[in-house]
Amino acid sequence: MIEETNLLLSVPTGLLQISEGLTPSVNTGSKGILLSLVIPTYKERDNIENVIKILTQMLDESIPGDYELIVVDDDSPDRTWEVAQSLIAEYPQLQVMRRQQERGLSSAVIRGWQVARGHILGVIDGDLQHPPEVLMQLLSAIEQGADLAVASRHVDGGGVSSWSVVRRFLSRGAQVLGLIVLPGVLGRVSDPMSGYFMVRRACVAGATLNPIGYKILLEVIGRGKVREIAEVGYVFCERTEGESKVTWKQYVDYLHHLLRLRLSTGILHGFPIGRFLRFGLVGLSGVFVDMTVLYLLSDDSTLHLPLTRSKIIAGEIAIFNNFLWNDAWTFADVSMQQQEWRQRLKRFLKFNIICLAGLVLNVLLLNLVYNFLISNRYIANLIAIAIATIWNFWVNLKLSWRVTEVK
Ligand SMILES: Nc1nc2c(ncn2[C@@H]2O[C@H](COP(=O)(O)OP(=O)(O)O)[C@@H](O)[C@H]2O)c(=O)[nH]1
Ligand SMILES: [Mg+2]
Repeated sequence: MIEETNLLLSVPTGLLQISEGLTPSVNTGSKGILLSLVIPTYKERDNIENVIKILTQMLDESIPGDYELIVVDDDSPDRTWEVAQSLIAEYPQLQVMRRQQERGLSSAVIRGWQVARGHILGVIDGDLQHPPEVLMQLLSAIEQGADLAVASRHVDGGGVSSWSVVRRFLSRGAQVLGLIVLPGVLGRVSDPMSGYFMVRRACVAGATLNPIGYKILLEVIGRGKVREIAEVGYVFCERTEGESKVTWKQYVDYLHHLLRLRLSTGILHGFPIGRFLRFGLVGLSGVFVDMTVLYLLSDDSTLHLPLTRSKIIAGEIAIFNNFLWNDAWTFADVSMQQQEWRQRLKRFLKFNIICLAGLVLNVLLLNLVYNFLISNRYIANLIAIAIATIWNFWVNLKLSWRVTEVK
Protein backbone atom coordinates (compact mmCIF):
# COMPACT_ATOMS: atom_id res chain seq x y z
CA MET A 1 0.00 0.00 0.00
CA ILE A 2 1.22 3.48 -0.84
CA GLU A 3 1.27 5.86 2.09
CA GLU A 4 0.16 9.44 1.84
CA THR A 5 3.73 10.78 2.03
CA ASN A 6 4.61 8.74 -1.01
CA LEU A 7 2.41 10.70 -3.38
CA LEU A 8 3.52 11.35 -6.88
CA LEU A 9 4.80 14.81 -7.76
CA SER A 10 2.29 16.88 -9.68
CA VAL A 11 3.33 17.62 -13.23
CA PRO A 12 3.98 21.29 -14.05
CA THR A 13 2.16 22.62 -17.07
CA GLY A 14 2.70 25.58 -19.36
CA LEU A 15 6.04 26.93 -20.56
CA LEU A 16 9.16 24.87 -20.05
CA GLN A 17 10.77 27.44 -17.83
CA ILE A 18 12.78 27.03 -14.67
CA SER A 19 12.27 29.55 -11.91
CA GLU A 20 15.12 31.66 -10.55
CA GLY A 21 14.26 31.46 -6.92
CA LEU A 22 14.02 28.37 -4.83
CA THR A 23 10.39 28.73 -3.93
CA PRO A 24 9.28 26.09 -1.45
CA SER A 25 8.07 23.05 -3.29
CA VAL A 26 4.32 22.59 -3.28
CA ASN A 27 4.74 18.92 -2.63
CA THR A 28 7.30 18.95 0.11
CA GLY A 29 7.05 22.41 1.57
CA SER A 30 10.79 22.55 2.25
CA LYS A 31 13.47 24.98 1.10
CA GLY A 32 16.49 24.80 -1.20
CA ILE A 33 19.14 22.11 -1.30
CA LEU A 34 22.42 21.62 -3.15
CA LEU A 35 21.66 19.09 -5.87
CA SER A 36 18.57 17.92 -7.72
CA LEU A 37 19.19 14.99 -9.97
CA VAL A 38 16.54 14.12 -12.52
CA ILE A 39 16.32 10.57 -13.79
CA PRO A 40 14.15 10.39 -16.90
CA THR A 41 12.72 6.94 -17.45
CA TYR A 42 10.73 5.10 -20.00
CA LYS A 43 10.37 1.37 -19.53
CA GLU A 44 13.17 1.02 -17.01
CA ARG A 45 11.34 -1.23 -14.60
CA ASP A 46 14.28 -3.59 -14.22
CA ASN A 47 16.83 -0.84 -13.74
CA ILE A 48 15.22 1.73 -11.55
CA GLU A 49 15.76 0.14 -8.16
CA ASN A 50 19.44 -0.42 -8.79
CA VAL A 51 19.94 3.12 -10.03
CA ILE A 52 18.24 4.62 -7.00
CA LYS A 53 20.16 2.37 -4.66
CA ILE A 54 23.57 3.16 -6.09
CA LEU A 55 22.97 6.88 -6.38
CA THR A 56 21.59 7.09 -2.85
CA GLN A 57 24.56 5.23 -1.40
CA MET A 58 26.98 7.58 -3.10
CA LEU A 59 25.18 10.79 -2.35
CA ASP A 60 24.41 9.84 1.26
CA GLU A 61 28.12 9.49 1.78
CA SER A 62 29.12 12.82 0.30
CA ILE A 63 26.18 15.21 0.68
CA PRO A 64 23.71 13.57 3.05
CA GLY A 65 20.36 15.31 3.16
CA ASP A 66 21.45 17.89 0.63
CA TYR A 67 20.15 16.28 -2.53
CA GLU A 68 17.04 14.88 -4.11
CA LEU A 69 16.43 12.30 -6.81
CA ILE A 70 13.52 12.98 -9.13
CA VAL A 71 12.35 10.17 -11.37
CA VAL A 72 10.30 11.50 -14.27
CA ASP A 73 8.52 8.64 -15.96
CA ASP A 74 6.37 8.99 -19.05
CA ASP A 75 3.67 6.65 -17.92
CA SER A 76 5.71 3.62 -18.94
CA PRO A 77 3.58 0.63 -19.89
CA ASP A 78 5.80 -1.49 -17.64
CA ARG A 79 4.78 0.81 -14.77
CA THR A 80 8.28 2.03 -13.95
CA TRP A 81 6.70 4.92 -12.06
CA GLU A 82 4.93 2.51 -9.77
CA VAL A 83 8.10 0.62 -9.00
CA ALA A 84 9.86 3.91 -8.32
CA GLN A 85 7.05 5.07 -6.11
CA SER A 86 7.27 1.92 -4.04
CA LEU A 87 10.91 2.78 -3.30
CA ILE A 88 10.17 6.14 -1.69
CA ALA A 89 9.62 4.62 1.76
CA GLU A 90 13.12 3.19 1.69
CA TYR A 91 14.74 6.17 -0.05
CA PRO A 92 13.34 9.38 1.42
CA GLN A 93 15.34 11.60 -0.99
CA LEU A 94 13.42 10.12 -3.89
CA GLN A 95 10.43 11.73 -5.59
CA VAL A 96 8.52 10.46 -8.57
CA MET A 97 6.60 12.16 -11.34
CA ARG A 98 4.33 10.29 -13.69
CA ARG A 99 3.56 12.20 -16.86
CA GLN A 100 0.50 11.19 -18.76
CA GLN A 101 -0.04 14.18 -21.03
CA GLU A 102 3.44 14.82 -22.38
CA ARG A 103 6.17 12.58 -23.68
CA GLY A 104 9.79 12.93 -24.65
CA LEU A 105 13.17 12.87 -22.99
CA SER A 106 14.00 16.59 -23.07
CA SER A 107 10.70 17.78 -21.71
CA ALA A 108 10.81 15.09 -19.03
CA VAL A 109 14.10 16.48 -17.78
CA ILE A 110 12.83 20.04 -17.79
CA ARG A 111 9.60 19.14 -16.00
CA GLY A 112 11.71 17.47 -13.35
CA TRP A 113 13.90 20.54 -12.96
CA GLN A 114 10.82 22.69 -12.68
CA VAL A 115 9.85 21.05 -9.41
CA ALA A 116 13.44 20.70 -8.22
CA ARG A 117 14.72 22.55 -5.17
CA GLY A 118 18.43 22.31 -5.89
CA HIS A 119 20.90 25.08 -6.67
CA ILE A 120 22.50 22.61 -9.04
CA LEU A 121 20.34 20.75 -11.54
CA GLY A 122 21.54 17.47 -12.96
CA VAL A 123 20.42 14.65 -15.20
CA ILE A 124 21.45 11.02 -15.43
CA ASP A 125 19.97 8.15 -17.45
CA GLY A 126 17.95 5.58 -15.58
CA ASP A 127 19.56 2.58 -17.21
CA LEU A 128 23.01 2.51 -15.55
CA GLN A 129 24.75 3.37 -18.81
CA HIS A 130 26.03 6.51 -17.10
CA PRO A 131 28.58 5.42 -14.48
CA PRO A 132 27.45 6.86 -11.14
CA GLU A 133 31.04 7.41 -9.94
CA VAL A 134 31.36 10.32 -12.36
CA LEU A 135 28.62 12.14 -10.51
CA MET A 136 30.94 13.32 -7.74
CA GLN A 137 33.44 14.62 -10.28
CA LEU A 138 30.71 16.59 -12.02
CA LEU A 139 29.58 18.01 -8.72
CA SER A 140 33.04 19.04 -7.67
CA ALA A 141 33.65 20.70 -11.05
CA ILE A 142 30.63 22.90 -10.41
CA GLU A 143 31.69 23.56 -6.85
CA GLN A 144 35.03 24.69 -8.21
CA GLY A 145 33.36 27.33 -10.35
CA ALA A 146 32.09 25.75 -13.54
CA ASP A 147 28.59 26.75 -14.64
CA LEU A 148 28.10 23.50 -16.45
CA ALA A 149 29.84 20.15 -15.96
CA VAL A 150 29.40 17.62 -18.75
CA ALA A 151 30.29 13.96 -18.68
CA SER A 152 32.04 13.41 -21.99
CA ARG A 153 32.88 10.34 -24.01
CA HIS A 154 35.43 12.30 -25.99
CA VAL A 155 37.97 13.52 -23.46
CA ASP A 156 40.61 11.62 -21.52
CA GLY A 157 39.06 8.71 -19.72
CA GLY A 158 36.00 8.73 -21.97
CA GLY A 159 34.65 6.30 -24.53
CA VAL A 160 31.85 4.01 -25.55
CA SER A 161 32.03 0.41 -24.50
CA SER A 162 30.83 -1.53 -27.50
CA TRP A 163 28.78 0.51 -29.86
CA SER A 164 28.24 -0.77 -33.36
CA VAL A 165 30.15 0.97 -36.12
CA VAL A 166 26.82 2.31 -37.40
CA ARG A 167 25.91 3.92 -34.11
CA ARG A 168 29.36 5.43 -33.66
CA PHE A 169 29.19 6.80 -37.16
CA LEU A 170 25.72 8.25 -36.66
CA SER A 171 26.72 9.81 -33.37
CA ARG A 172 29.81 11.46 -34.81
CA GLY A 173 27.97 12.43 -37.99
CA ALA A 174 25.28 14.13 -35.95
CA GLN A 175 27.97 16.00 -34.07
CA VAL A 176 29.74 17.21 -37.22
CA LEU A 177 26.46 18.33 -38.74
CA GLY A 178 25.62 20.17 -35.55
CA LEU A 179 29.02 21.85 -35.59
CA ILE A 180 28.31 23.20 -39.04
CA VAL A 181 24.79 24.40 -38.22
CA LEU A 182 25.47 25.63 -34.70
CA PRO A 183 29.19 26.04 -34.09
CA GLY A 184 28.59 28.44 -31.20
CA VAL A 185 26.72 25.75 -29.30
CA LEU A 186 28.19 22.41 -30.29
CA GLY A 187 31.72 23.81 -30.54
CA ARG A 188 31.77 24.52 -26.83
CA VAL A 189 31.90 20.92 -25.64
CA SER A 190 33.59 17.79 -26.89
CA ASP A 191 30.47 15.68 -26.40
CA PRO A 192 27.39 17.78 -27.15
CA MET A 193 25.31 14.61 -27.34
CA SER A 194 25.90 13.84 -23.69
CA GLY A 195 22.83 13.25 -21.57
CA TYR A 196 24.80 13.26 -18.34
CA PHE A 197 25.56 16.67 -16.88
CA MET A 198 24.93 19.26 -14.18
CA VAL A 199 24.27 22.95 -14.47
CA ARG A 200 23.83 25.81 -12.06
CA ARG A 201 20.19 26.74 -11.74
CA ALA A 202 21.04 30.41 -12.22
CA CYS A 203 22.37 29.66 -15.71
CA VAL A 204 19.14 28.21 -17.05
CA ALA A 205 16.57 30.00 -14.92
CA GLY A 206 14.25 32.24 -16.89
CA ALA A 207 15.07 30.81 -20.31
CA THR A 208 12.22 29.13 -22.13
CA LEU A 209 13.47 25.73 -23.12
CA ASN A 210 12.27 23.72 -26.07
CA PRO A 211 10.77 20.27 -25.67
CA ILE A 212 11.91 18.82 -28.99
CA GLY A 213 14.38 16.03 -29.10
CA TYR A 214 16.66 13.88 -27.07
CA LYS A 215 19.47 16.37 -26.57
CA ILE A 216 18.63 18.60 -23.67
CA LEU A 217 22.26 19.70 -23.34
CA LEU A 218 21.97 21.64 -26.61
CA GLU A 219 19.11 23.65 -25.15
CA VAL A 220 21.04 24.38 -21.99
CA ILE A 221 24.09 25.65 -23.85
CA GLY A 222 22.09 27.35 -26.59
CA ARG A 223 19.60 29.19 -24.45
CA GLY A 224 21.19 29.30 -21.02
CA LYS A 225 23.80 31.74 -19.78
CA VAL A 226 26.67 29.34 -19.47
CA ARG A 227 30.20 30.70 -19.20
CA GLU A 228 32.65 28.19 -17.82
CA ILE A 229 32.21 24.58 -18.86
CA ALA A 230 34.05 21.63 -17.35
CA GLU A 231 34.20 18.19 -18.90
CA VAL A 232 34.75 14.88 -17.18
CA GLY A 233 35.57 11.74 -19.14
CA TYR A 234 33.30 8.72 -18.82
CA VAL A 235 32.74 5.43 -20.54
CA PHE A 236 29.20 4.88 -21.78
CA CYS A 237 28.44 1.42 -20.37
CA GLU A 238 26.48 -1.40 -21.88
CA ARG A 239 22.87 -1.79 -20.95
CA THR A 240 22.19 -4.93 -18.98
CA GLU A 241 18.41 -4.51 -18.58
CA GLY A 242 15.78 -3.04 -20.87
CA GLU A 243 16.50 -1.53 -24.23
CA SER A 244 17.40 1.76 -25.88
CA LYS A 245 14.55 3.98 -27.04
CA VAL A 246 16.64 5.58 -29.75
CA THR A 247 15.02 5.12 -33.14
CA TRP A 248 15.15 6.96 -36.44
CA LYS A 249 12.68 9.42 -35.03
CA GLN A 250 15.37 10.71 -32.68
CA TYR A 251 17.61 11.57 -35.62
CA VAL A 252 14.81 13.44 -37.36
CA ASP A 253 14.00 15.24 -34.11
CA TYR A 254 17.63 16.13 -33.77
CA LEU A 255 17.71 17.86 -37.17
CA HIS A 256 14.52 19.69 -36.30
CA HIS A 257 16.02 20.71 -33.00
CA LEU A 258 19.23 22.02 -34.57
CA LEU A 259 17.33 24.13 -37.06
CA ARG A 260 15.02 25.54 -34.44
CA LEU A 261 17.90 26.51 -32.22
CA ARG A 262 19.71 28.04 -35.17
CA LEU A 263 16.73 30.13 -36.20
CA SER A 264 15.71 31.20 -32.75
CA THR A 265 19.15 32.16 -31.54
CA GLY A 266 20.09 34.22 -34.58
CA ILE A 267 22.96 33.83 -36.97
CA LEU A 268 25.51 35.53 -34.73
CA HIS A 269 24.51 33.76 -31.58
CA GLY A 270 27.51 32.31 -29.88
CA PHE A 271 29.87 34.27 -32.09
CA PRO A 272 32.00 36.39 -29.77
CA ILE A 273 31.62 39.64 -31.64
CA GLY A 274 33.48 41.81 -29.12
CA ARG A 275 36.44 39.48 -29.14
CA PHE A 276 36.43 39.42 -32.90
CA LEU A 277 36.56 43.23 -33.08
CA ARG A 278 39.49 43.32 -30.66
CA PHE A 279 41.20 40.64 -32.72
CA GLY A 280 40.63 42.76 -35.83
CA LEU A 281 42.09 45.88 -34.20
CA VAL A 282 45.13 43.94 -33.04
CA GLY A 283 45.50 42.68 -36.61
CA LEU A 284 45.49 46.27 -37.81
CA SER A 285 48.23 47.19 -35.34
CA GLY A 286 50.17 44.28 -36.81
CA VAL A 287 49.96 45.85 -40.25
CA PHE A 288 51.62 49.01 -38.93
CA VAL A 289 54.33 47.05 -37.16
CA ASP A 290 54.96 45.05 -40.30
CA MET A 291 55.16 48.18 -42.46
CA THR A 292 57.44 50.01 -40.04
CA VAL A 293 59.87 47.13 -39.64
CA LEU A 294 59.87 46.52 -43.37
CA TYR A 295 60.78 50.18 -43.90
CA LEU A 296 63.50 50.14 -41.25
CA LEU A 297 65.11 47.01 -42.66
CA SER A 298 64.76 47.35 -46.39
CA ASP A 299 64.52 51.00 -47.31
CA ASP A 300 67.38 52.58 -49.23
CA SER A 301 67.70 55.29 -46.59
CA THR A 302 67.95 52.77 -43.74
CA LEU A 303 69.48 49.27 -43.53
CA HIS A 304 68.85 48.37 -47.15
CA LEU A 305 68.51 44.61 -46.53
CA PRO A 306 67.08 42.34 -49.26
CA LEU A 307 63.28 42.56 -49.49
CA THR A 308 62.38 38.91 -48.80
CA ARG A 309 64.57 38.68 -45.74
CA SER A 310 63.19 41.97 -44.46
CA LYS A 311 59.63 40.86 -45.02
CA ILE A 312 60.10 37.58 -43.15
CA ILE A 313 61.52 39.41 -40.17
CA ALA A 314 58.84 42.11 -40.36
CA GLY A 315 56.08 39.51 -40.60
CA GLU A 316 57.39 37.54 -37.65
CA ILE A 317 57.70 40.64 -35.50
CA ALA A 318 54.15 41.59 -36.43
CA ILE A 319 52.95 38.13 -35.43
CA PHE A 320 54.76 38.52 -32.12
CA ASN A 321 53.18 41.94 -31.63
CA ASN A 322 49.74 40.55 -32.37
CA PHE A 323 50.25 37.66 -30.03
CA LEU A 324 51.18 39.91 -27.13
CA TRP A 325 48.12 42.11 -27.62
CA ASN A 326 45.76 39.20 -28.16
CA ASP A 327 47.08 37.42 -25.11
CA ALA A 328 46.91 40.50 -22.91
CA TRP A 329 43.70 42.00 -24.30
CA THR A 330 41.58 40.03 -26.79
CA PHE A 331 41.72 36.79 -24.83
CA ALA A 332 42.78 38.20 -21.46
CA ASP A 333 40.11 36.26 -19.58
CA VAL A 334 41.39 32.98 -20.96
CA SER A 335 45.11 33.65 -20.63
CA MET A 336 44.68 34.82 -17.07
CA GLN A 337 43.68 31.29 -16.16
CA GLN A 338 46.69 29.81 -17.91
CA GLN A 339 49.61 32.00 -16.92
CA GLU A 340 52.41 29.51 -16.77
CA TRP A 341 55.37 30.24 -18.97
CA ARG A 342 54.97 26.91 -20.75
CA GLN A 343 51.32 27.58 -21.47
CA ARG A 344 52.14 30.99 -22.91
CA LEU A 345 54.81 29.53 -25.13
CA LYS A 346 52.43 26.87 -26.34
CA ARG A 347 49.84 29.50 -27.20
CA PHE A 348 52.44 31.53 -29.03
CA LEU A 349 53.58 28.56 -31.11
CA LYS A 350 50.00 27.66 -32.01
CA PHE A 351 49.22 31.26 -32.87
CA ASN A 352 52.29 31.44 -35.03
CA ILE A 353 51.44 28.29 -36.96
CA ILE A 354 47.82 29.31 -37.42
CA CYS A 355 48.85 32.75 -38.68
CA LEU A 356 51.26 31.23 -41.17
CA ALA A 357 48.53 28.89 -42.38
CA GLY A 358 46.29 31.95 -42.56
CA LEU A 359 48.84 33.61 -44.80
CA VAL A 360 48.83 30.64 -47.16
CA LEU A 361 45.02 30.72 -47.15
CA ASN A 362 45.17 34.43 -47.88
CA VAL A 363 47.36 33.93 -50.94
CA LEU A 364 45.19 31.07 -52.22
CA LEU A 365 42.00 33.04 -51.73
CA LEU A 366 43.43 36.11 -53.41
CA ASN A 367 44.23 34.02 -56.46
CA LEU A 368 40.86 32.30 -56.45
CA VAL A 369 38.82 35.45 -56.06
CA TYR A 370 40.94 37.43 -58.50
CA ASN A 371 40.92 34.76 -61.19
CA PHE A 372 37.36 33.57 -60.91
CA LEU A 373 35.24 36.25 -59.28
CA ILE A 374 36.43 39.85 -59.23
CA SER A 375 39.10 41.16 -61.52
CA ASN A 376 40.00 44.04 -59.24
CA ARG A 377 43.02 42.90 -57.26
CA TYR A 378 42.49 45.25 -54.33
CA ILE A 379 38.90 44.28 -53.78
CA ALA A 380 39.90 40.64 -54.24
CA ASN A 381 42.62 41.17 -51.65
CA LEU A 382 40.17 42.74 -49.20
CA ILE A 383 37.89 39.73 -49.51
CA ALA A 384 40.81 37.37 -49.05
CA ILE A 385 41.97 39.28 -45.98
CA ALA A 386 38.47 39.28 -44.49
CA ILE A 387 38.05 35.54 -44.89
CA ALA A 388 41.55 34.77 -43.65
CA THR A 389 40.97 37.00 -40.61
CA ILE A 390 37.80 35.14 -39.69
CA TRP A 391 39.64 31.87 -40.14
CA ASN A 392 42.57 33.07 -38.04
CA PHE A 393 40.26 34.27 -35.35
CA TRP A 394 38.11 31.19 -35.21
CA VAL A 395 40.92 28.67 -35.19
CA ASN A 396 42.87 30.63 -32.61
CA LEU A 397 39.77 30.86 -30.47
CA LYS A 398 39.31 27.12 -30.65
CA LEU A 399 42.94 26.06 -30.35
CA SER A 400 45.20 28.72 -28.90
CA TRP A 401 42.89 30.36 -26.39
CA ARG A 402 40.37 27.65 -25.67
CA VAL A 403 37.43 29.13 -23.84
CA THR A 404 36.58 25.76 -22.40
CA GLU A 405 39.76 24.47 -20.92
CA VAL A 406 39.13 20.77 -20.43
CA LYS A 407 39.52 19.89 -16.78
N1 LIG B 1 10.70 10.25 -19.35
C1 LIG B 1 11.23 9.77 -20.48
N2 LIG B 1 12.42 9.14 -20.44
C2 LIG B 1 12.93 8.66 -21.60
C3 LIG B 1 12.29 8.80 -22.85
N3 LIG B 1 13.06 8.21 -23.80
C4 LIG B 1 14.13 7.72 -23.15
N4 LIG B 1 14.06 7.97 -21.84
C5 LIG B 1 15.03 7.63 -20.78
O1 LIG B 1 16.21 8.36 -21.09
C6 LIG B 1 17.38 7.58 -20.79
C7 LIG B 1 18.20 7.38 -22.05
O2 LIG B 1 17.46 6.67 -23.00
P1 LIG B 1 18.02 5.47 -23.85
O3 LIG B 1 16.91 4.93 -24.65
O4 LIG B 1 18.75 4.54 -22.96
O5 LIG B 1 19.03 6.19 -24.83
P2 LIG B 1 20.51 5.73 -25.21
O6 LIG B 1 21.20 5.46 -23.91
O7 LIG B 1 21.07 6.87 -25.96
O8 LIG B 1 20.33 4.48 -26.00
C8 LIG B 1 16.84 6.28 -20.19
O9 LIG B 1 16.82 6.42 -18.80
C9 LIG B 1 15.45 6.19 -20.76
O10 LIG B 1 14.60 5.43 -19.96
C10 LIG B 1 11.05 9.50 -22.86
O11 LIG B 1 10.42 9.67 -23.90
N5 LIG B 1 10.57 9.95 -21.67
MG1 LIG C 1 20.62 4.30 -22.43
